[in-house]
Amino acid sequence: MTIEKLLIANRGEIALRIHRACQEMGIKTVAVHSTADADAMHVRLADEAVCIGPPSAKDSYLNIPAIISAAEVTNANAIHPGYGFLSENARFAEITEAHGICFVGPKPEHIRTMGDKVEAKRTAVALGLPVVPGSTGAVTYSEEAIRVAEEIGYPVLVKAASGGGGRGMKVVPDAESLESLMGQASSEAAAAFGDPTVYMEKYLGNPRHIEFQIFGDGKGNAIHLGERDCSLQRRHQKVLEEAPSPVISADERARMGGICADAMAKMHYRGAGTIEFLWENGEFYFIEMNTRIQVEHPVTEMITGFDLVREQIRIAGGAGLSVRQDELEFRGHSMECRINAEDPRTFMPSPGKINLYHPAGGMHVRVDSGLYAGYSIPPYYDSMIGKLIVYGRTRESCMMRMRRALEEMVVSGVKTNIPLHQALLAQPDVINGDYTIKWLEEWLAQSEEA
Ligand code: MV4
Repeated sequence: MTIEKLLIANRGEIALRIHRACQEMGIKTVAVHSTADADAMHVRLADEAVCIGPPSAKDSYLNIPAIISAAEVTNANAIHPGYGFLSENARFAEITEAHGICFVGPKPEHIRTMGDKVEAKRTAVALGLPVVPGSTGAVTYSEEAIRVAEEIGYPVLVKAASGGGGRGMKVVPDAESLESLMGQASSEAAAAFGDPTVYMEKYLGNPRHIEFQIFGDGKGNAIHLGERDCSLQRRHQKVLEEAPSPVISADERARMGGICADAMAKMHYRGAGTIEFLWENGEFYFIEMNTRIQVEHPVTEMITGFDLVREQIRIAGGAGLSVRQDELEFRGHSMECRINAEDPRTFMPSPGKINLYHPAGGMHVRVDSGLYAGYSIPPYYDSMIGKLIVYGRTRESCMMRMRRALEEMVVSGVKTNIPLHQALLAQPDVINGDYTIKWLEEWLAQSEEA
């Protein structure tokens, strides 16, 4: 199918990112927006714009009938969901396709499978991915649960099948607390996701979060684009990401990337995907798969020169992969700082009017943001207002460039986390790449004491 006009079912910097890819491909764009986003940059730049509802996301960016109607009245023949919102909603993908509109994303069945963490893990095992030792499927407190916990060894982690983002997880230190903590995890999962199903894993005490970017053509071919290290997180929100990971060698990248690509080829996966691993003592353990483009995709683009959003759209239109694995090279280093409108110490959101905006620039500096002077950041959505991405031939030159770019960037009128990023890039552990998923919160706790 030739995509002629694409509806962007998202907002903010990713809506702009998708618009830019379309423009470069000769594809017309339709922006959909809430009443709160009428003045957003991507709305101004899109060829057409449709207001789909009030500020509340559930009435606008999550409103499936409003979005499908907007596609129909504008004759858009494709929808790109971006990240968040409806991007991993299998039903939305099905409805889109049932209306003869091309969904820029994976097959609905694969979105559904990976959305259920128990199913995802079962699938990962079948596809030959290394997983965290644990229960084979869902478990309730029983003789079996006690036996599995004993086998994998305490501490064990109880996770919600419908979870993600860390909600509904409980660390179980010993057999005595297994029954009560499994019960609590299950109740929390039922309350948060409407699904009490839980499963069990060996608890990894101090791992890194390393994820592989993959692409499939839906017909049995797949490639990998290397890994990103996203260990620097606070409350399951990534803060700074980099590619490649400071701890992964070229051989290890080729080996593990190959395992990921083979797995995706085997399942006939279509489009962009991210396979998330925990990495500890030199070993990878699959935890989840994301079936969308991710916020941090630009660091992969910087070290490969490969346009991931363009490839998503090409594949959705029925084209094959545009490169072979042996044509891809990983060169240099890239980092991304997520710029949030928030207090750099308390992390309280800081919406409001931007009176001055000067994005960083210069060689190997990329700013993905819909900000402009005079824009008002609405209070209804998340606080990420842009991303600063830089490239360097080495990790050291990349960090020097990021410090320089952070210094240049001016966003005034609201508080931002730019000072937090500056402090981070002065920390010896960050400079040495010596950090795990616990590092950032421990450092913040220490800084608070001082
Ligand atoms: C884990 C883990 C330790 N052991 N699984 C958190 C959210 C979800 N995506 C998976 N998560 C974790 N799973 C086992 N077996 C620790 C975490 C975790 C984490 C993972 C990635 C990045 C940041 C994190 C912060 C806290 C806990």
